[in-house]
Amino acid sequence: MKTVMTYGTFDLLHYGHIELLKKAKNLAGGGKLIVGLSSDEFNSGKGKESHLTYEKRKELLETIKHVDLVVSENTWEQKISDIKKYNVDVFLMGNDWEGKFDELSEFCQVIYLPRTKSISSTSIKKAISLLNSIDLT
Ligand code: C2G
Repeated sequence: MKTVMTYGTFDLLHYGHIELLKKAKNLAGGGKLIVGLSSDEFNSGKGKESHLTYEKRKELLETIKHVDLVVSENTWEQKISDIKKYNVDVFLMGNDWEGKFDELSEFCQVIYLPRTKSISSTSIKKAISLLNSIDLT
């Protein structure tokens, strides 16, 4: 039984996110999956503007059976204190972050999983704005 922790914006939750969360939960082997969900303020610091508010993204993420706890991600630096606070055994991200968090291997196992191809919140957002720009009446 392991505690696994991952972080992200999880905007417009899609099957790519859910695939990652399912694999993360499997890695916990019956243990817990904790998600550090980027706050709207932290996201603007990342140069990201999410379509859904933090509250809405949190509400949707909490409906996913793989997710046991959602906590707010407010800074880049909070990961080490989160790992200690929640006794995290495995820190996990998609491989678009490959190598970016290797320093955390001092505190727990660090795993990067292959991203799910051909789906992203960005592409969904583009599709939404495209549809909104077309007069469908
Ligand atoms: N992801 C994936 N497949 C996709 C899209 C996303 O596996 N098609 C994974 C990403 O690799 C990431 C997680 O889903 O591990 C969440 O992705 P984002 O919401 O885009 O996360 P990001 O905004 O990059 O935030 O401190 C780390 C940051 O909070 C990461």
